[in-house]
Amino acid sequence: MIATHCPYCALQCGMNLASSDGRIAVLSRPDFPTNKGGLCSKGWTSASLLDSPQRLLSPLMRREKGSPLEPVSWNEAIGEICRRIAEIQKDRGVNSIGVFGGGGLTNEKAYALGKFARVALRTSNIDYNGRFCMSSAAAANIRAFGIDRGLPFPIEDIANTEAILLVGSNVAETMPPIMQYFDAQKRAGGCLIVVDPRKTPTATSATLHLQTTPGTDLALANGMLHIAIEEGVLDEEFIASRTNGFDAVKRSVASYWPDRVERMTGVPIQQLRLAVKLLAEAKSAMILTARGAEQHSKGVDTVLSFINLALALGKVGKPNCGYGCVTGQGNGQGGREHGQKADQLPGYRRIDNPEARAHIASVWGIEAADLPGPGLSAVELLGSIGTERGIEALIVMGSNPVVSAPNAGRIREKLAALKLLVVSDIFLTETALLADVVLPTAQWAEEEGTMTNLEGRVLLRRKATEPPVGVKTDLEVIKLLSEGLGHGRFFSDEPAKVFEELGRASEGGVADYSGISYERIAAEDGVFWPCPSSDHPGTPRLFLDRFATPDGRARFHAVMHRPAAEEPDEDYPLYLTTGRVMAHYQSGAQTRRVKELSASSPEPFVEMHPALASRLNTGDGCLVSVRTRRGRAILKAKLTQSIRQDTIFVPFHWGGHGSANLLTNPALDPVSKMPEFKVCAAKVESMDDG
Ligand SMILES: Nc1nc2c(c(=O)[nH]1)N[C@H]1C(S)=C(S)[C@@H](COP(=O)(O)OP(=O)(O)OC[C@H]3O[C@@H](n4cnc5c(=O)[nH]c(N)nc54)[C@H](O)[C@@H]3O)O[C@H]1N2
Ligand SMILES: Nc1nc2c(c(=O)[nH]1)N[C@H]1C(S)=C(S)[C@@H](COP(=O)(O)OP(=O)(O)OC[C@H]3O[C@@H](n4cnc5c(=O)[nH]c(N)nc54)[C@H](O)[C@@H]3O)O[C@H]1N2
Ligand code: SF4
Ligand SMILES: [Mo]
Repeated sequence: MIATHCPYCALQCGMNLASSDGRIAVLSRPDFPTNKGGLCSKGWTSASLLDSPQRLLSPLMRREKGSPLEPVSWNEAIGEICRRIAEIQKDRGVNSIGVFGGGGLTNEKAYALGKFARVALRTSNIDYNGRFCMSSAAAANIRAFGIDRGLPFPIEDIANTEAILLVGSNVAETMPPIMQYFDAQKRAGGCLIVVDPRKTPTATSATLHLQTTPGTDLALANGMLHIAIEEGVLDEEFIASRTNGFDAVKRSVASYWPDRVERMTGVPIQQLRLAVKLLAEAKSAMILTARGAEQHSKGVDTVLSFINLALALGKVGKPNCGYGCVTGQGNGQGGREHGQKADQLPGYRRIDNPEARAHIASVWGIEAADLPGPGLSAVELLGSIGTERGIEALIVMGSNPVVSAPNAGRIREKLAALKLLVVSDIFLTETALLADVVLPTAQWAEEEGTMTNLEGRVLLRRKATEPPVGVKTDLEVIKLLSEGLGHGRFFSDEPAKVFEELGRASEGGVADYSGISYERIAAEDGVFWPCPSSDHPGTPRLFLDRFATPDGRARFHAVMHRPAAEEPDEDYPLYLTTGRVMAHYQSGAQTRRVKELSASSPEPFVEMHPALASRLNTGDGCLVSVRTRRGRAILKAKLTQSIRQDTIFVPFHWGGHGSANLLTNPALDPVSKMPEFKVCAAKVESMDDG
C-alpha cells in the first residue's frame, strides 16, 4: 500500500493506493492529519483515470496548420518543437515564446518550468493559471502581513475558534472533508457567518447567511468596520501595539453608514450589526475568503478590507485567530512560490530584485545578467497573441485555458492564431485540440513529487505505478526540450534532485524550503514552510509574535468600494456569477472523464430563482440562452430558491456551447491581474418560443 495524496484540490487529502489485479484502488488514510480519512467523490474515483481509455499514449503532431494531429515519436515531436522555437526566436526575439503553467503541478515541476523558461528559452514570458485563482489574496497578504501563505495556521485550528466569517467560499462542495472542522467548531458552540449570493450547502449550515449582491464584499467589510467603530468594539490595544495605518482606514470607512451599506450589498442592517457582534464578542475568530470575494477587478482591495476588519477587531496573530485565504488548486500554494509567475523567482523572490537575481543565478550556474526580467501576467500573455510585440508560440503545461480563461471565445481564436502551440496533458483537452504538438504526460500516481497544501504544509506524493509506455513525466519533457535547445546540462528529470535544488534556491527567501527533505516529509506527515534548516521544526502558525513586515507590524490599507467593471443595465439586466459544483474539477478535463462523476453532474446548467424563471417564461430543465457582451451560452435552466432573484450562476466545468467562460468579463484587478470571473452583466432568453 502506498500513502499519497489526492490529485485534485488544495486540501490534498491523504489517501492510500493499493494494487490489485493490475488496477489501482483508492483506500482511506485515516492517520493523515488534515482529512483524517475523509475524501470527496472526486478523490474516491481519482484512480479510475490512470487506465482511462481516453489517455494520450503518444505525442501527436500536425504536419502543417489545418492538417490533423497524428501520432509521432518523441524524437520527432521534441525535435520539431525545438526547431520551430529556434526559428521563431531568431525571427521575433527570445520573448516571442510564452510558457503557461498550472497550480496543479508539483513544486518540482513548477520550479523546473520557471527555470526552463528563463534558462533554456531565455524568455521573460512565463505565467500560470494561479492568476485566475490565488493572485488577489496573495497580493493582499503580502501587503498586509509581508508574506503570502494561504492559511497562517493548520486547519485543525478552525475547530477551536469561536466565530468564523467565511466570504465567497462554498467549502461544503469545494472541499467537503474540511467540513469536519467546521462541524466540530459548531458542536463546541461556535458560530459561522457565510457571505454568498447563493444559499449554498455551506451557507445552509451557517448561523448567519449574508446573501450579498455579487461584487459588493468590499462595501460589506467597510460597513462592518464602520459599525464596529461606532459600537466601540475595536481591540485598541492590539491596533496600537501590532499594527500601522489604522487612522486612515478609520477615516475611509466613515461614510459607510449602515443604511448605505444595506442598499449597496442587499444585506439588512440588523444582519450587519449581528455579524459584527458575533465576531467582536467572540474571544477568538477567523475571517476566511475564497474565490467568491477574490475573483473581481477589485479582488485585492476586497481582501484588504476584510484584513482591516480582522485587524481592527484584534482577531489576527493570536491563537485560533487569523485571516486566511482558502487556496484552491492542488499545489496552488507551492505553485506560486517557485518561479512560474511572471514577476517571480524561486523562494517567493521578486525577479526585479538584484540580490534575488544574484542568488538564483548562482544556484542555476548562470550570470545574473542573463536572467530575463518580469514578463506578462496570464491574461495579458494570452491577450498579447496577435499583437505587435506579443508571443508567437506557447507551451502549456497543466492548464486548459480554452475552457477556464475569461472570454474564452476570444482565447480560442488567439490560441488558434499562434505559430506554435505545444500542450502537455493527460488527455486531448479543448486546448490540446488546438495544439500543433501534444505531449502525453504521466499522472500523479505515476511519479514522485511534493505539493504544498492550503495550510502551507509540504507533502509528498509517492509513485504507486509506472506510467504507460509512450508517456513521459513533465520533468522528462522539460529536460528533453532543454537538451534540444542546447541547455540540457542545467536540468535534471529526477524529482528528488530537483527538490534538493529547489531547497537551495529557496534558501533565505520568504518561502524557505531549505530545511525540508523527502525523508522529513514522510516521517512528519508534512512540514510547514518556512523551514530554513534541517533542525528547524517548520512553522505551522505564523504571526503569533510578529508579522513578516520589516517592522513586524501588520499594515492597514484604506480601500474604497467601486462597482464591478460591468454592472447590470437595461440590455443586460442580471448579475452573472460563476463557480463550481461538487462532482467536477475546474475545466472538467479530468472529472468529465470519470463515469460516476459525469453521471452525477452530466451537463452545464444555469441556476436561477423560480420568480426570475417565470418572468422569463421558462421552467426547470428548459434550454435557455444566456448572453453577455462577450458571447452566448446554451444552458439548461435549474430552478432554485437558493439564489438571489437578480443573479444567475453558471458552473465553468464544460467546454463547447455550454461554457461559462464564453460569457465572463476579462476585466483585471490592476494589482493582481485577476480576471473578474465572479460578476458581469447578462440576459437570459427562453429558447422554447423559437
Ligand atoms: N468540486 C470542486 N472543488 C474544487 C474545485 C473545483 O473545480 N470543483 N476547484 C478548486 C479550486 S482551484 C478552487 S479556486 C476552489 C474554489 O472554491 P470556492 O471559492 O469555494 O468555489 P467557487 O464555487 O468558485 O466560489 C465560491 C462561492 O462564491 C460565491 N460568489 C459568487 N460571487 C460572489 C461575490 O461577489 N461575493 C461573495 N461573497 N461570494 C460570491 C458563489 O456563489 C460560490 O458559492 O475550489 C477547489 N475545489
Ligand atoms: N468562469 C470561471 N472560470 C474560472 C474560475 C471560476 O470560478 N469561474 N476559476 C478559475 C480558477 S480558480 C482556476 S484554478 C482555473 C483552473 O482552470 P485550468 O487551469 O484549466 O485547470 P484544470 O482544469 O485543472 O486544468 C489542468 C489541466 O492539466 C492537466 N493536468 C493535470 N495534471 C497535470 C500534470 O501533472 N501535468 C500536465 N502537463 N498536465 C496536467 C489536466 O488534465 C487539465 O487538462 O479556472 C479558472 N476559471
Ligand atoms: S476535497 Fe479535494 S483533495 Fe480532498 S478528496 Fe476531494 S478533491 Fe481530493
Ligand atoms: Mo482555483
